[in-house]
Amino acid sequence: METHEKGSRARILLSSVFGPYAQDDEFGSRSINPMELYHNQVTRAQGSFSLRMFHRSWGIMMIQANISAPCSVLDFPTRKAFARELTKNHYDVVGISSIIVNVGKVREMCRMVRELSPDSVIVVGGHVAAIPDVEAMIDADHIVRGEGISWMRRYLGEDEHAPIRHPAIVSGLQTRIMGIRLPQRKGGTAATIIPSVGCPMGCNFCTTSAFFGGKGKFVNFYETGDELFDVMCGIESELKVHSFFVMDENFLLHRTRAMRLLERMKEAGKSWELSVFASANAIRKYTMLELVELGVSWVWMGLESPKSSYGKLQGTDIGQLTRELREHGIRVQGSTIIGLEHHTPDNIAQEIESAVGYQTDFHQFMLYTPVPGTPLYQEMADQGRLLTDIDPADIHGQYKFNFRHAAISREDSKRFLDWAFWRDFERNGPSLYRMCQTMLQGWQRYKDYPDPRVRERFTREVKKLSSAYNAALWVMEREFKKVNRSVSERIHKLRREVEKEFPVAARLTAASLGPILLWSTRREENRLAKGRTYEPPTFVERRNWVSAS
Ligand code: B12
Ligand code: SF4
Repeated sequence: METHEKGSRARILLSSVFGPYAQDDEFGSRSINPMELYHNQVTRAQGSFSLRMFHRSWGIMMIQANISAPCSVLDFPTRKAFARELTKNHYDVVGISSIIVNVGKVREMCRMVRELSPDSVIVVGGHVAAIPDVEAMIDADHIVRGEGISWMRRYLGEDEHAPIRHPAIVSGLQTRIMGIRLPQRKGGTAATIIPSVGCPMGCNFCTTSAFFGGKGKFVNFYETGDELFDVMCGIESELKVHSFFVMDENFLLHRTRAMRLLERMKEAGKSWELSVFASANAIRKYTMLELVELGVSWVWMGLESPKSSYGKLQGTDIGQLTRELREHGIRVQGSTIIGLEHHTPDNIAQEIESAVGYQTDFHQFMLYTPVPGTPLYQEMADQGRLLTDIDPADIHGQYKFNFRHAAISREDSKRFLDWAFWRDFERNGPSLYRMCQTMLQGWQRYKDYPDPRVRERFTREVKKLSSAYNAALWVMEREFKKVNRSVSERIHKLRREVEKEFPVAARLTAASLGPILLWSTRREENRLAKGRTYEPPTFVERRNWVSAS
């Protein structure tokens, strides 16, 4: 492979695509597609109760931390900030990270680099590279498919097999709910940790699995529980966190690594909390006690229809699994696909009702979407079913089908999707309420558990429930009367239970903080009705930096 002539002396800029994001524009921003995980695809129908936060672009942060060249990361720039950075500092290499929806922005950024920094080499990486003829759509010198750390190290003539250095990453930023921005104190937010990329299960629609090798393949940054433990200890002391957002598509699938991590956590008395992604078949490899002792407090799990044929769900009673996890204090984030091959206008409502009936804490709905690089895309292309005149900016699973479905029209796909989100909210209430329910169940079950690490974790969690969250329950109970009286009554019952468990603290906070939260919730509702959106701030971070002479 060609290497850069300056090797590790080359000056590198790594940038995410420019914002603002939550607005409709000619570069591919869409108001329906904000840079917010929950509000974009999970709690978007929950109004002022929607959980809102931003997440940094971890791919480029990982690359920056693992090369010795002078390197700047520019995250969430405006077009102006990107132009300023290009002209203020001379860069030998400009790396742009993007997913497919943002290809229009990559095109514009490449154009800007050619104009403002004509000597720079342009490298484009991330999922956008999976578009089959992307070379013809953008003016880049290198388009990198798959894992980028090893590519960049090779390109700079560095050792691609050197151990992976994990940067200390605060997982979420500017968290906001019920009209209040939560204070951002050190250690208050989980740290992101990325043990691997890809997933060997190879579900036909899965873009992350396909991008890192497909069925049977994935890339481990940390092979063993020991390595992972050491990395987590480092981040724990740097960020003062107990909580980790484990960004691995199927963390629990790698049981040996997870169980070794648990051994090390026990030896060192670590009372950590882990939020993980895992498929049902992987969760089933553990007893509930193993999960609880490992600190698993939140699981993101695919809940495709029982009539689908995905191996990860085989032999699992999803309703029972979800209930059991929640009874053990593990919050469940379900993910359901709308528009699978067997869905029809006659059965889709029933399929959505059963998904909603699992009563998860959070529920993501996504349209079945053939995305370039996946087996599903190839299959649809071979069958001539892809719709060819759709702007890539509109292919993100939250708008309309990008293929001809056997029974459901493109217009109806959006109606069913929107209805699923609404139905989940209407039947189950705000996710914040459901989380409170799970937290209380966990606390009641484990408050006297013999392992002090586990007790400590539940005590930490329940502190929020016995204070601010109880005030939030008071507000939700009042506000939800307008949406669904029976859910409001369930919220009331839960609040009473919390107050029985913590008579002084819970009542006092409901009485003092409740009215303020009610006011901020209503103010937020008004703002949202007037079209208020939120954007992440711009970050510039430099490493191994020397100013250009
Ligand atoms: C965090 C995240 C977000 C964050 C934002 C992150 C950001 N700052 O852009 C939020 C929550 C806001 C978000 C939003 C969306 N996301 Co998102 N997101 C993720 C998630 C969960 C993690 C990304 C990550 O950090 N991975 C770990 C890092 C290490 O991997 P990586 O980013 O792929 O980077 C590696 C390589 O790709 C490569 N690389 C990356 N950049 C570069 C740059 C260069 C120069 C080089 C050489 C290499 C390189 O090297 C890296 C190290 O190996 C992924 C799923 C996943 N497991 O990856 C989805 C994912 C990236 N998101 C996706 C989508 C579709 C969206 C949304 C459209 C929402 C939706 N409907 O699903 C919106 C788009 C918002 C917008 N307006 O742009 C898809 C992308 C699909 C595709 N093929 O394009 C993914 C893959 C999820 C999925 N399975 O569908 N997302
Ligand atoms: S189990 Fe989940 S992450 Fe793995 S391939 Fe299937 S959809 Fe993708």
